[in-house]
Amino acid sequence: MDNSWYILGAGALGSLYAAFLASAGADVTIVERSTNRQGKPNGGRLAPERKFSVASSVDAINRAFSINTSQADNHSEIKHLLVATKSYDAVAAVSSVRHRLTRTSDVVLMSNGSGYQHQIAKAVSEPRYFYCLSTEGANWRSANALIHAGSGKSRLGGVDHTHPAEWFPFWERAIPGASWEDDIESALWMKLVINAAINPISALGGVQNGELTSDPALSTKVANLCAELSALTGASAYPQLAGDLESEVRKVIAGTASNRSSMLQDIEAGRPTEIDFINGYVSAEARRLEIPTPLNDALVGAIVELESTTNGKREIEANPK
Ligand code: KPL
Repeated sequence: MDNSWYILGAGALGSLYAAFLASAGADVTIVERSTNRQGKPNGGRLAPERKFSVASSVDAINRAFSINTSQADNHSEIKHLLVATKSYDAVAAVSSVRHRLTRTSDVVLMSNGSGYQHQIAKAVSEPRYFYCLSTEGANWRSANALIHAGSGKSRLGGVDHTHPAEWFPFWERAIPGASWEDDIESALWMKLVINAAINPISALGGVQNGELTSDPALSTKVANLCAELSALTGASAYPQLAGDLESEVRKVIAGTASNRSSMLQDIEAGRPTEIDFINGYVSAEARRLEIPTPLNDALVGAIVELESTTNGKREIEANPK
């Protein structure tokens, strides 16, 4: 079986998965794009390899890596692609390798949030699509030193097909905590609302996830937001998830207590956040289902406002769903 994996979006999480897959014997390549998300040249020459070290409690990846790179506009076929870009960049990223994808290619989407998946499938319809919902924690200590901050789970599933992919047994060996979900769409909704409850409140407060429980005022905010998200979930295609929503959110807060959420990290780094694909998507669903979500909607506005003070300008469009 072909065991090559291409990675689009080699940030902290993409590089962690590159390390897992390479350690287990896959032929891993990081895809480099010649233009950035505004279509401007990235500049510089492509290095033939990306070198980085990983500090992890998982022995297999606690070492140095040298991963091959490939320009997106190269022509060799891509059989397996893992997309770990920011959600607002995912459509452009997959489109940049469209000419390398065929009907026998498998694409695993791992970016946060919802809405972008359907945009990709519309823009690039050839491959089969899968989701990987990851709760792994990773961040860069320096440009080439990756810290595997928290061992999490990787829940995988197929879009419109329930059987495990042929490559899944390899992932199961390569990635601790990888599991197959027959109903990945409901798991994706749960992950969406968990991110909607945690990310903007932690980013606005500038706090680690754990403070969303230990600080009484923040904890009340989380509870009120969970009540809204739970009412929306009750009216969604996944009403069975509504009852457990707050306890699931609290479990994730406890399990990631010392994490800084990805939204907080984006704000701190002056990057655009994924608010449009998380709480923005929730607001769009709430409008469609006619469920009021004033707290969620206010958080979207507050994060957009905060981005404009940290970013200078907002470069992404409102959720186009
Ligand atoms: O996925 C996350 C994120 O930060 O985006 C959580 C689960 C909230 C962990 O920080």
